[in-house]
Amino acid sequence: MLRKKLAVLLATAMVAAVAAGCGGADNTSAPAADAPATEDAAPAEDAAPAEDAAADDGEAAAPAASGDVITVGYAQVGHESDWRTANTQNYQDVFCEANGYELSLIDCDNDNAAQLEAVRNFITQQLDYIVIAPIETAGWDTVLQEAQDAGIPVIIADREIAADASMYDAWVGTNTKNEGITAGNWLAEYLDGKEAKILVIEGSVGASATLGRSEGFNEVAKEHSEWEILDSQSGDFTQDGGQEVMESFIKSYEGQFNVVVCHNDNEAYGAMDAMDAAGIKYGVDGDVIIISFDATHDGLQYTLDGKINCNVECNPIQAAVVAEVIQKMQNGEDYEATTLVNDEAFVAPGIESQHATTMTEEILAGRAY
Ligand code: GYE
Repeated sequence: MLRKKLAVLLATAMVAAVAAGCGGADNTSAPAADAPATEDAAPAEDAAPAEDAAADDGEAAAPAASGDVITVGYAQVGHESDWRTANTQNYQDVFCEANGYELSLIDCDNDNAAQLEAVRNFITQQLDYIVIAPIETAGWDTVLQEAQDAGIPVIIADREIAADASMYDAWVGTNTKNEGITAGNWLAEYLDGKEAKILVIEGSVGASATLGRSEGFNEVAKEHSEWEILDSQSGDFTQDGGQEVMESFIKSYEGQFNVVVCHNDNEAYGAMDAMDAAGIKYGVDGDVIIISFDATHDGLQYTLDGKINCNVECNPIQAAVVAEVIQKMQNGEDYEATTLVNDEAFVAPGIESQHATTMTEEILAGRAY
């Protein structure tokens, strides 16, 4: 099979306008326009999003050239967040019958063993392609070898794994380390030398999204002697988790912190509930700065309302890119080994930033998920 090392950089906002088959009004959408690519790009974890990333409209790829149905297994992380729900919906929209696919989507409920079992079942069923959104980075070598032995191409999506790139065929996702750096750079700009006492509500332990956001943010934090990270605990990417961690942070650090970094929007909702209950004022008019990640619709509503100061986007609309890779594999064409879906960041009205876009009603109205 031909293989080309390319990194395709996709503009985020456009990707949101996905219009795929399955029950949708428009099943005849043209294949996505070719996005400019960078030859010999670095692996995903090192790749920085381009300043002027190219557009991809996120429309579904054309049905299989042969007319045969392509069977795809998607071992999905779970249903822990709004981001995840949007990602699942996006796969169901794109990998539908009208587009020439039969999708087996397994919700692995954040359980590693269940996810390995799901992939093994896909292998036993001899599906044409396997897509994995890995819960954790570790533990993939054996099952990837089994897929390789069975001759089934594997695409790693959304998060990253620790295995050697030769163990899978392609990767599609976002640069979460870069998201962490953006959050840090924005905070530095906003505080302009003022002291920061920071609490971090991390995502799920062992997930590359957690590791990447922490690594990126910590890299910036290290450059600021006036910042101190007081504590960092996992909220498991859920609202309940975010609330629980924030409640315990409030017990331990009440009156001592002025920044809360939440690794996703759902955790931020939980953290805000906990602070509301404790009478702590946050957001642009409050005493505590809130940084969140994902920039889902509701997260951006809170950003527009000035409750979340800065929300760093992570785009869940990735299925059309995966479909494009599969179509190229199917046709024996060169395909992108690494595809980076680009992100931007948003800040509350009244904040001007060189790292983020100031929120407006129009931006919110254009956010479907
Ligand atoms: O940020 C979080 C989700 O892997 C990037 O997983 C994804 C993360 C996302 O549960 O909301």
